[in-house]
Amino acid sequence: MITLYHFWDSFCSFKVRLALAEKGLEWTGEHIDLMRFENFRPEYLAVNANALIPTLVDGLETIFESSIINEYLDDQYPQKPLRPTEPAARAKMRACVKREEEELFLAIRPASLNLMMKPVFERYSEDELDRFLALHPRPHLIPRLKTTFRAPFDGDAVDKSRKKLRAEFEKMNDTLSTTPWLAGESYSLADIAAAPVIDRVIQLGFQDLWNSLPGLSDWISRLTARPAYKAAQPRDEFRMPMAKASQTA
Ligand SMILES: N[C@@H](CCC(=O)N[C@@H](CS)C(=O)NCC(=O)O)C(=O)O
Repeated sequence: MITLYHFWDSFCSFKVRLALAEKGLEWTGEHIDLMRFENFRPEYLAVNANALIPTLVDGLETIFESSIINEYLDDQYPQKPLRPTEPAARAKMRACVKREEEELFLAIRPASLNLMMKPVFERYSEDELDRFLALHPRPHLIPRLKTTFRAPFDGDAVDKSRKKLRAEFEKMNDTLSTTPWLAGESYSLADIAAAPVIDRVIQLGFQDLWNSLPGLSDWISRLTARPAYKAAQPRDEFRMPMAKASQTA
């Protein structure tokens, strides 16, 4: 019995849902709405004291960290392997996943914060925001978080996000000009780790970032056409507001 604590519109949760869907595994979801800071609630802290999602509970095992969860799923449920078997290709896959965690996710974060998250937080009164944040397990972080959430829209940060994403996409395009998937000949956890960023870029309406990158564009068409991608994608009703606006634009 697999339970996933997740938020529909979170990258790391999408990564794990994608691995579960590719493997055809049944799971039950416990939805933790990050926009309402449900990750700070005591019930969730009892599951994951770090207050981060996703968390996977499989029988008696509780596993944190999306990339580690995905490797666990591939070890525990070997049907439809999601890692190359050849050691050099496997090392390449791990390097891709690491790069995605360290570069791609950080690159898109300021755009998400400014265009999607701040508009949600703006709707909360001071009292409401204070009440949400009061549950934070590391209270010394609350003042900095509040300043970040209440800061005005920062267009420069969004521009920097776009530039950094473009640089990462150019590197991915170089790889995808020589192999069909990021870690070589087969679809793997490397492609899964990058997929949520592609979804977010589309939701932000930034598809111009893959102009004149044919290898990347072709990979995106193949990636997003997979049934597992569609099954794991954030559900519309849980997408952050700008995402909804750009969908109807
Ligand atoms: N490296 C972790 C990152 C987990 C993480 O930062 N999750 C975000 C959502 S994608 C979260 O829970 N944010 C809530 C917060 O920072 O309060 C993983 O890949 O699982």
